[in-house]
Amino acid sequence: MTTIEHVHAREVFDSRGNPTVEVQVRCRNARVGRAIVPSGASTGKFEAVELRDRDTNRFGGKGVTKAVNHVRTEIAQAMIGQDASDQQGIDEILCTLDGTPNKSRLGANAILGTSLAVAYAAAEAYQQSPVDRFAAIWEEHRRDLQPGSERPRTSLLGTGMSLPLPMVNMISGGLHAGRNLDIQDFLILPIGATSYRQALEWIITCYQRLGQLLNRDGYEGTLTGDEGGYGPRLKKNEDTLNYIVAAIESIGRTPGADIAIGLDVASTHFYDADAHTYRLNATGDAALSSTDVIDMLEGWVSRYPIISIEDGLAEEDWDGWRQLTTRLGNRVQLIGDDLFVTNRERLRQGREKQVANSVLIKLNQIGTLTETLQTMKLALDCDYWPVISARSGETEDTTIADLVVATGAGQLKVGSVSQGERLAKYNQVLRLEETLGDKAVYLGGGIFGEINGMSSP
Ligand code: 2PG
Ligand code: MG
Repeated sequence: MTTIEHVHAREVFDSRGNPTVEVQVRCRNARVGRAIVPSGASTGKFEAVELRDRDTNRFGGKGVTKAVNHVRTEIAQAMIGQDASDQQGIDEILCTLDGTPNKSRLGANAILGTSLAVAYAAAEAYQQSPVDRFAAIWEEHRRDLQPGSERPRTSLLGTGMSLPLPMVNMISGGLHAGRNLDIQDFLILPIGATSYRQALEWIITCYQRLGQLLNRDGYEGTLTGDEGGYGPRLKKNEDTLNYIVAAIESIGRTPGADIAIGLDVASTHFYDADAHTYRLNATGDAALSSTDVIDMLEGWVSRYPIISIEDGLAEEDWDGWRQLTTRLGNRVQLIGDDLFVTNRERLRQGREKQVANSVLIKLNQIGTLTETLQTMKLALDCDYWPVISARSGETEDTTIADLVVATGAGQLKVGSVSQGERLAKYNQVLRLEETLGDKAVYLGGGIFGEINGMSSP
């Protein structure tokens, strides 16, 4: 019943208008399962390789016809006749067929598209919803998960379905908005909300008010970056934080208790690896050391209700990360994105070196569903918060919404609340909130129980 009969792929387009890979897989006597692969702009050096055509006559070299053809030929041949219900077996075949450590031969886009489309095809064959299918697949990974008592930070996570705390972009800078601000994402986390719907309502109200405040003061409260966050020409990073605090207050919420702030510093993109220094627009010509950047972040954490910092330091600055974790790790969620690239080996290293306390989970950084879930399992075993994340180039594909609920990972980062490819995910979680009822509780800000001083802005 779950034997794969047909595999097909096509080139479609993402939210930046760039080509990307869509794969569809069909089992015998069932409807097709389909998935579309997202794409990053601020990609980490250690990510699995997204195969692009490099034919500059087409989409500036960004076409994906090679990856699409790999799915239509080699991959299809290897998949037909396999059992779609054996996700781990399927993903192993894909990795072996590729044969490289970073999926550079067939392309992580070709491989991930297939891996996910197989999961959807199995769901169709079983007449299961995607969330139930992902929960069944996660079940195989979480079986021998460390008990909650062994992992005090994440004891609530990973053991059953739950609705996520959204982490939502308000203002964009860095590579996502023309670099007018150094920091890539200024986000909010509605930690005081008591339901997912309420969390989303607070976020949308805050986002709209923030736009009004920016417009009132002559800044661009309508221009947006790649993920729908505003891209105003503010002069300083702190100006952004002040506007966000003002927006939270002006919708009648308490900064820190109701709504906290998160940053994705994405600092790899202003790091000079040869000189081991950081160069920010905000500090002019000065070359900052890791300690200088940590001082700056610590200053912000003490002045603003910041609860989460992603990529505070660069992907190769392990010593700096160690220092950052020692200084802020018990006050703030420290997420490794470019640092870990959803890769188990990188996360293992991080754990050994005692850096970060959270890992961003992006399917296309590693390239199969199975490896993604293995990294999530390792994160929970190490007591690191997993944060499931979209990419800056997204589509209508809602995989991450179903996945975050199915795995009970606790947090979802999708970008802002103003573009269809983002709302597709937020709205899918709203549907799940309604249809799953008591089967999926909302943990909200409760997942940060271990962070000291969370509610003291
Ligand atoms: C990130 C993501 C999403 P990109 O850095 O976390 O915000 O961006 O997809 O460009 O890597
Ligand atoms: Mg990031």
